[in-house]
Amino acid sequence: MGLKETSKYMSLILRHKPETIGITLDEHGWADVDELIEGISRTQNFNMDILEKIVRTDEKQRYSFNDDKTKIRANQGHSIEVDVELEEKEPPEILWHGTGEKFATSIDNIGLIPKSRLYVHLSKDAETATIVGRRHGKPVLYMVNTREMYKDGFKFFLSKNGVWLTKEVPVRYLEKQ
Ligand code: HQG
Repeated sequence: MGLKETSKYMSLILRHKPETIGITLDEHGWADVDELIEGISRTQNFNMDILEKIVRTDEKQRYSFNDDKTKIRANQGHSIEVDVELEEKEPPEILWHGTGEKFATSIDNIGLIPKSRLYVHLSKDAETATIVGRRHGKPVLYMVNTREMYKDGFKFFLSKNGVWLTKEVPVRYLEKQ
């Protein structure tokens, strides 16, 4: 398996299903590095060097080590209830959400909801949002009026790897492009 495939497998383990390799995450989303290495290396060539390389080179900077590199976690994107100590922050005036055409009718009716993840993911520019949207088919873009949301008391978080997160986006703050 290449580094990219291994990184995807790590996403599955560290965001959604640690039980796949028989490990657990703590309440802050940390996995034990030795356990992760042991679990993954049961099915593929994997060691600390490869893990460090993935953390360093992952194109979306999805993972962080703790200070002494005994623990590792995903920076965002979880479906399991963990608290990765996200930074609460005032968002820029607008943010973007990219999705697939097939979801647009439902989004226009009830707004953006996190579905299987803990948060709705927002992008800082239209280009990034288009790439995210393409993962779901023909991309559709929404501009999100984050300034109004923030004024109205909605909370925003910025993950370590630069993804903006919020719990939901009601229809009135969305503008389909
Ligand atoms: C859609 C990737 C119907 C939503 C990206 C999205 C991101 C609705 C899909 C991260 C809806 C969920 C997350 C509603 C929202 N009705 N559909 N009311 N509200 N949706 O994959 O945002 O490569 O869970 O629009 O870069 O696509 O994994 O979320 O299309 O940061 O690291 O439900 O995943 O990063 O899909 O992507 P996802 P997402 P990674």
